[in-house]
Amino acid sequence: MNGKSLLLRALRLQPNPRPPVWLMRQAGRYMAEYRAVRENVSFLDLCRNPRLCAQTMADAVGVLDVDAAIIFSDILPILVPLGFDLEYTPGGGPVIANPFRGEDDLARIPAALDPDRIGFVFETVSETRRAIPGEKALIGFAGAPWTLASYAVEGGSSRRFIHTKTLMRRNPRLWSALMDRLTDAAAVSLLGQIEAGADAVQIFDSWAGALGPADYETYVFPFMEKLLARLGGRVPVIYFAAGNPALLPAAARLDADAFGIDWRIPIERAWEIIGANRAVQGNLDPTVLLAGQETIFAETDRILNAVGSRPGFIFNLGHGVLKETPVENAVALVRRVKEFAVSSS
Ligand code: 1CP
Repeated sequence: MNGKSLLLRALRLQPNPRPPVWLMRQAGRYMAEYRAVRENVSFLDLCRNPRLCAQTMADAVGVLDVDAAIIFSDILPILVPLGFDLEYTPGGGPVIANPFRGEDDLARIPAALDPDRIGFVFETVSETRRAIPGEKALIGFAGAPWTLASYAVEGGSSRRFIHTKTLMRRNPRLWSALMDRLTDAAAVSLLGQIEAGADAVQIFDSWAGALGPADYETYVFPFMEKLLARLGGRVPVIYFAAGNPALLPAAARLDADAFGIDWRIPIERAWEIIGANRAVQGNLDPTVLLAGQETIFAETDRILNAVGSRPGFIFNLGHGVLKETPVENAVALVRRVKEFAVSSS
């Protein structure tokens, strides 16, 4: 069975001969091919070059032989047509010169994003479809409203999210207005990617774990509900809220087809919380790939033995591949998962 079928069957909870496998951030600085591309082009220019994005991901898929490609792009370029001045510093970190801090900042954000402003993302989907083998699945993606808001309000990466949390508590009305616009933008992006040929989409809520469950319910959950309703079940949706397993009971009430799980909770325990009627993706700690092969295989086998034969399981890391990762370790991991056979008994 080919990789595309394995992934789509897992997302529909149909039995598979082995779990599908792909890695978050599977194309990136840990790969020589990617570093070579980046010698000649800035990161933002790369994101706006569909041909080069497609080639970048196709190269990574070729090296790893994973079952799925995610488009090469980023969650943040969508902030540019929303009126934010985004740059990536030479060190790689995103910086927004005009963060969202008050009432006045709302005026510059369109209430509805014109899809033509992010046409390069949709072209990346169609170019990537052409660049990868037909038997691989293609995944589109966007940042979740909360995670996008955290960059828009903090003005870059953050550890404590002070400005974002203060805004949401002090001015819930303005918070809702901002979140509505980010929700719309994410929906416009994902719907365009689906139209352009994405087999499934993933929503990255990378910093959801900065919130406790009550704040997640109040300030984030309603917008995730709206976003998923806009997508309307056209293709399977994977929701990845990282950082705090205590959010899982709330997140599991969302109408997503699959849930990404980080390494902070045993995957079988996460699946109990989420419920057997949804697919689950995860959850190897990315730092395991910095260890020796024996450790990599032991940790991989632990996950496979716990859930590898269950319909609806997708093998992945619990977060993105680290730039320090030896490529051969990522290759060995993928091969190990592919050797796992679900027994028919
Ligand atoms: O060359 C470089 O230095 C750029 C590094 C880089 C890369 C390779 C960034 C900057 N983004 C990406 C690609 C990327 N980002 C992909 C496609 C490639 C792939 O998956 O192989 C995807 C799906 C993302 C998604 C993304 N971007 C997320 C969600 C996933 C996650 O890791 O949590 C987030 C939070 C971002 C923001 C971002 N992009 C780049 C940086 C340095 C950051 C900030 C991260 C932070 O705040 O710590």
